[in-house]
Amino acid sequence: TRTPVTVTVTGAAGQIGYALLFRIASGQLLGPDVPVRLNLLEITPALKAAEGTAMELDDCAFPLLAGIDISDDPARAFDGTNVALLVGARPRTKGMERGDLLEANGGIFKPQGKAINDHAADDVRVLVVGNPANTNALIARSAAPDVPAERFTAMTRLDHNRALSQLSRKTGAPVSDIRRMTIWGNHSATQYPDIFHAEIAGKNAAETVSDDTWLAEDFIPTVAKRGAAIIEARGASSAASAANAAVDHIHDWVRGTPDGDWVSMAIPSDGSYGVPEGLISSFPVTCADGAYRIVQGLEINDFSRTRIDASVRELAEEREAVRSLGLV
Ligand code: NAX
Repeated sequence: TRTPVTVTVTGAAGQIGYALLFRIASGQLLGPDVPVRLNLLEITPALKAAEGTAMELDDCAFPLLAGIDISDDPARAFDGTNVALLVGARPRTKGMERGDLLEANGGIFKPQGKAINDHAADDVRVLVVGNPANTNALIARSAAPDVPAERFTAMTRLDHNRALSQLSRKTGAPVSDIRRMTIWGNHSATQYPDIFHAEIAGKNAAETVSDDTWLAEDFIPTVAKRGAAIIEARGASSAASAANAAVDHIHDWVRGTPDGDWVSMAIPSDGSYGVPEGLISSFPVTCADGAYRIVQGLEINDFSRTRIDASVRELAEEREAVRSLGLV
């Protein structure tokens, strides 16, 4: 039998945590042949709720679940971790300025980055879900100088999946016929879902749709503001779909992307496509042998360039803001 893989989930007692843990323990994160050990990190007042979730995990009797540990100590929760899902974050509350938000999250992601640096396994892979995800990932990465920078990623897979679904709805083509969707930039309202390289049953998606008004006034804002629309409808933010996207992100990173397709991941830029080096920005990537690679050589038209630049500018501003707070 294989040695279990250790997966740490922060914010484990939250709503994404509740949707995520059962998917991981059932084998959907790493595959049906890989046993997992779950480490749940929560703040002290939420430990009891995390224990309740752990009781339910026990009650599923998942054959692949090798153990559960619950802690409010990052050093313990990240000890030997192979996959770290950083979900818990400080949400923006009424009247909170961006600087306050970044500072509050710095107080979470800096110590967690340090704990990953000091205690995680050598092969650790990190996905930041908690918002502002890209900049929280930047903060954690900066606190982990001994971990290769490319192991710190942030989640734009939910945006990617939302874009697939919207394009499917517009064209009537099943999602399974759509390939090569791309989200560029920040996981925020400035993100740019790009269909100019996407294909529907092998044909270029933008040409197939051929509707510039829909693209600019419907598709892009619908994808970018979907999170707000979910809150409006559900009275709570996306949870199961966010957990699903986190599973997709790690699954594909570890197990690889299908031939001829790619996915979107926010990763430290190597300067590709004019995105300043080091910013954690979303790119089209292929994954193989546990590593991702930015898809190169895509032609970026003026329409796309303007939108990518705007989102990247926002990321650069966030980096400046956390620099001035001494967080990176
Ligand atoms: P919840 O408020 O339900 O849960 C968050 C949990 O994190 C709470 O149980 C809290 O006690 C815990 N927590 C807070 N500080 C912590 C710390 N220092 N260490 C460990 N745990 C801590 O939020 P939920 O709906 O689960 O969302 C979690 C995060 O995901 C939020 O920041 C949210 O904005 C973000 N999202 C990101 C998405 C993305 O696509 N990147 C989409 C969904 C979601 O909005």
